[in-house]
Amino acid sequence: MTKYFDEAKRILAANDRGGYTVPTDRLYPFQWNWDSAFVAMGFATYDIDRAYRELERLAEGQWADGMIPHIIFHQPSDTYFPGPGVWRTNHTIPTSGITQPPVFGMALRAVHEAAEKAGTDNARARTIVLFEAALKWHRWWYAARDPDGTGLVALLHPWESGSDNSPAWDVALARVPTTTNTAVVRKDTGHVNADMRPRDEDYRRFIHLVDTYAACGWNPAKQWEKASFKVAEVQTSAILLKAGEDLEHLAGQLGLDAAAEELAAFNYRTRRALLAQWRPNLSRFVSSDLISGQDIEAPTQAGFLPLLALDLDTDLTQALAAEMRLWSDGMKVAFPTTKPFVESFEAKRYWRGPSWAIINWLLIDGLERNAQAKMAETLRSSTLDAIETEGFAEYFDPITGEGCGGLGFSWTAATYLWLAR
Ligand code: 9WN
Repeated sequence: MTKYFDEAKRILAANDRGGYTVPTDRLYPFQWNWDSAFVAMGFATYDIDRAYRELERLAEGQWADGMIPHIIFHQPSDTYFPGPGVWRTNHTIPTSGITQPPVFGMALRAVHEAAEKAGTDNARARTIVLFEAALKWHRWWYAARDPDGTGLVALLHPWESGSDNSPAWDVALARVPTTTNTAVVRKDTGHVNADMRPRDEDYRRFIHLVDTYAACGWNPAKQWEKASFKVAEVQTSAILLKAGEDLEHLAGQLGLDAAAEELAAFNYRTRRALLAQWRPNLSRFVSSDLISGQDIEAPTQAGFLPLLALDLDTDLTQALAAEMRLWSDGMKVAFPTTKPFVESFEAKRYWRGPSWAIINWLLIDGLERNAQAKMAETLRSSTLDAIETEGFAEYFDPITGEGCGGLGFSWTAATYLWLAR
């Protein structure tokens, strides 16, 4: 055990670029939003100052309108595409122009609680500054990504989901043109096998969307109007709700009553909206394609993520857990991000099947919340075994267990530190 803890800490130290952690060297040479939130929770298990620092450096990239971008380009690097020149966001600290799942609020509560427990100096003051940043970001989500007040937040780019090439986007993304005036010069396939990555055609559509939003001057209302990809998404909404609950709890602890009330209203709206996305015939929750008005029925891990943020009734939980068991049966490493052996399933291609430690972490929390302790424990030990056998890989082939993608990966190290603690 100690050996793996040491190795996880060594990886986080090696990926430190000055108070923030890159996901892995070369393939991802900047600060990524949800990666850093998981990393902060990993740090909270042994270095509270560094945990706060990770979130503080992320908040440095926050926009005036409240968005915390998905990439903060603190220092230049030419090993990643698309860099700041493609995003054209004109910020003092260069950033991308889209966001990523708001794990930040969950991380802030974890870091704050670790600091309280350790009696850390200055914890309250550091937490309050980050709390204000998180609250502004949650307000941004509801204003910019749910302007109609439905309670579910929408993604305008697959990268905002963190599950970039998930089969969940296949139908919606097919409507996005492949044309772009930007030279698409991929760097990722120079670092890892192209068969493990999104396809060229996906990249052309990803960049088409970047071009469209850059032409809107990154104004959220204009982007909403021009978007050819608009998905009200259950994984992101569940993370927003869980983070919202954690922030509401923190606000209570910190005596910030008005903020607690504001967050409670956001959370209430999202809780109701998420529950309405349950589909008994599929035993999963579904996202909605806001352009076609259709449910997105592609079988992906996102359909189970609402477990994280909802207290479900027993019948529903049992149906959902049974479906999860069906997907995990016979897998060496659960939990597959696409239902095994459906047509879109690919065991090694990124978000089209592989198992990811951070997704497992969220599912484990959700299973525990919903009284599925045994299943949570099975998933926890399967995740730790995979890491101990294959190393701190970006993700794992669920069938063979092979570690894939980038190696020495920060969020896999953070997951180990958190789940094995
Ligand atoms: C685009 C850093 C990020 C993760 C995402 C993962 C991948 C980027 C890419 O890497 O996305 O944001 O270039 O492929 O899909 O979840 O945050 O680890």
